[in-house]
Amino acid sequence: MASVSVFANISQAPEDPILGVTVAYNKDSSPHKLNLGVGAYRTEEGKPLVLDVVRRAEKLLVSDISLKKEYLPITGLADFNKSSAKLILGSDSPAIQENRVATVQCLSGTGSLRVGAEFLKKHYNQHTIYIPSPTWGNHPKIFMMAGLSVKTYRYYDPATRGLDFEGLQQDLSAATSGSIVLLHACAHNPTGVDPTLDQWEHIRKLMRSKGLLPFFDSAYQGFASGSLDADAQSVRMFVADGGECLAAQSYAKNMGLYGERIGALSIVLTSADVARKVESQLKLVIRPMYSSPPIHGASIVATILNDREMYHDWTVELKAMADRIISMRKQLYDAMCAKGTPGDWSHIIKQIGMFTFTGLNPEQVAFMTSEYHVYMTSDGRISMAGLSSSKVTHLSDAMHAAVTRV
Ligand code: PGU
Repeated sequence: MASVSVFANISQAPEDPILGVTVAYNKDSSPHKLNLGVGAYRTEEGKPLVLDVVRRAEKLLVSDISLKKEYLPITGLADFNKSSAKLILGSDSPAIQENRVATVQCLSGTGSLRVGAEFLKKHYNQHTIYIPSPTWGNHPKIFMMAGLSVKTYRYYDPATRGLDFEGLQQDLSAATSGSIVLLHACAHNPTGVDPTLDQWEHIRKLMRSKGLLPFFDSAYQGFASGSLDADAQSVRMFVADGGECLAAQSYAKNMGLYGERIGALSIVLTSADVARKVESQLKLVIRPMYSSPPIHGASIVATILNDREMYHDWTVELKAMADRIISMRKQLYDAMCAKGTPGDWSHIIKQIGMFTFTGLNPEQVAFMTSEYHVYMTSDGRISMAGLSSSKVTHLSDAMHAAVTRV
């Protein structure tokens, strides 16, 4: 047999800019190493967390012998879909009451975005999607792979470390009418900068006046403010005006179900008739991709969302995670102030959600990794959820050294 592979000329692909940080971290044998790359919650002890309410739901599922492992329908678990739409749109949403929402269970946030993008490519008359600059690194790839053409709109102003609201409005005003616009529902990744409610209202009016189609990415509901309702306000504003939109939800962060790959895509439409047809077409998108979604994560989420007491307990655990992140921001900010590190570090406490967009450049990040074993994405983003009180001094030492020496 010939020993030359038919793939001999294949090139080595680079590691993923976010998930590759964990690969590098795992290879580091230093006891001081700190992984602030991936947006995954860690406890004060630096350990991954399975929520107590998730453990309880799983125990119920395991002991219920009436449950089977049959295939789910193409659209997923019906109870899960219904509760997911309620969670993002609000339980009293007229769109839900009027059956104007098509919801399908998908493979976490990424899968929901991809299914939505494939659907738009097939059935929407505009194939350009505007994404914020910067945004989560996987966004452009997801939309390009689905065949959409990706453009950016200004979002973040490095000078103020805040929202470039002028630039955003100019770019959306100049967009071809009907274009799709990706919006982070809350806790913008990587900047931690969200529009105020007043600014959202301006964005909504501008987008509706131009017929731009909103596609919300909701990966952090509950993580920005600690309140599920407050973090869904942007989406609900757009639904309240009776117009259409898409929303991709992930339960990776807010229920800690990362590896269960559980999420949902909801498309809000103007009539029940269109919603039914859209759902029938979503099935045609899903069936050749992965046939039907997995059952376990959906069962956990549905169990929690449909039980009053468990739902309440979830909100308490979620708030505790959000509060720990907020406390980490305060501790890091205080440490930077105490050191007198040059620069204004108030953005650490002003930004919200899982990440702080530090403003550190790629050279400074590389220095922190090589000298201090602090791992983070090269754009200077740190996952506050990966920090704990005992590591604050180490991180602020590293940041101080990077700022003053690189
Ligand atoms: N949308 C945004 C804005 C995200 O930040 C993430 C995850 C997702 C969608 C997708 O999450 P699912 O796990 O598919 O539900 N971003 C994290 C996790 C690591 C990654 O890149 O997937 C991050 O660290 O940016």
